Amino acid sequence: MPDATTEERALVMGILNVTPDSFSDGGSWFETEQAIARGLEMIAEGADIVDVGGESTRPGAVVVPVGEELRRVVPVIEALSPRVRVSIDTTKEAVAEAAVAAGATLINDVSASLWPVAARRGVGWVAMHRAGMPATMQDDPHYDDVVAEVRELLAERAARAAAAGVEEVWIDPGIGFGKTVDHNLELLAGLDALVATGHPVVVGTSRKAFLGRLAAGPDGVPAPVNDRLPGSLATATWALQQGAGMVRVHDVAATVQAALLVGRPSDGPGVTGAMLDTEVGS
Ligand code: HH2
Repeated sequence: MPDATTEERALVMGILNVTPDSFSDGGSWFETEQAIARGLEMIAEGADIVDVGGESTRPGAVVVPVGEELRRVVPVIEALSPRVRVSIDTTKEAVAEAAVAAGATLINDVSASLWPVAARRGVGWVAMHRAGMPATMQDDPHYDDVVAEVRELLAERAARAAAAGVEEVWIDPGIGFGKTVDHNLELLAGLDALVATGHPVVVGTSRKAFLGRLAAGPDGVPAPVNDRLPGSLATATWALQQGAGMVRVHDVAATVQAALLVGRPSDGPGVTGAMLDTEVGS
């Protein structure tokens, strides 16, 4: 009887921001040792990939010089990559190169422009859609048809990457990157259009601002970042149900548990004796 292994579920990418200013975990894992410890914890929680980033992409975030970004991410990648697959969350070619040399095998690229590095180094690539640059991207985003426009750009970049020889290309709608709350909801509702491109889809909703705004209290104040797990899990589960192959999350253990259940057949392979136990809470 197979047990609950990653073969039976979509992938969970754990977020590890080695930054002082990321919107959710900024400052928590800024020291190398803390970051490595958090990475090991995520591995224990079931993360399939640990996504290491050294520069926040939140609106208004400070641009980090290459040398400082390398100082933040390289030792963490070196420590974690023998134990788990590591992706590098960067938009800088030099950082992507150094991260791959340090052991990363996936370039998570919110600028959707670094496929030449992935081609050259023989690693995977995530192409994320964003409209505008972080400083201004939330000012007044506009699309005629957000799903069609995002799909078109991602399909075009993915085709270029494939033509350049990148064998593993993921596409990501870039929830919150130059999108209103409604745009984010439309993209989630229309995720099947991205899945239909045939490229594996990754989705990142974890703790994002739109979840806080949708869960605002009666006073209109958005739910704080650390109170967004229900919305994060609901949207991750939705994305997986629509066919996403991976979700990018802060709360790894909870998401792994959700991912194990999405699409699990009631009598198919992977149903263990414990799952058939009818005793409540056993
Ligand atoms: N979101 C963030 C950063 N990188 N990469 C992908 N592929 N998809 C995403 O949705 C995505 C991403 C923003 O979240 P976070 O890393 O938690 O915050 P910050 O950018 O402030 O470090």
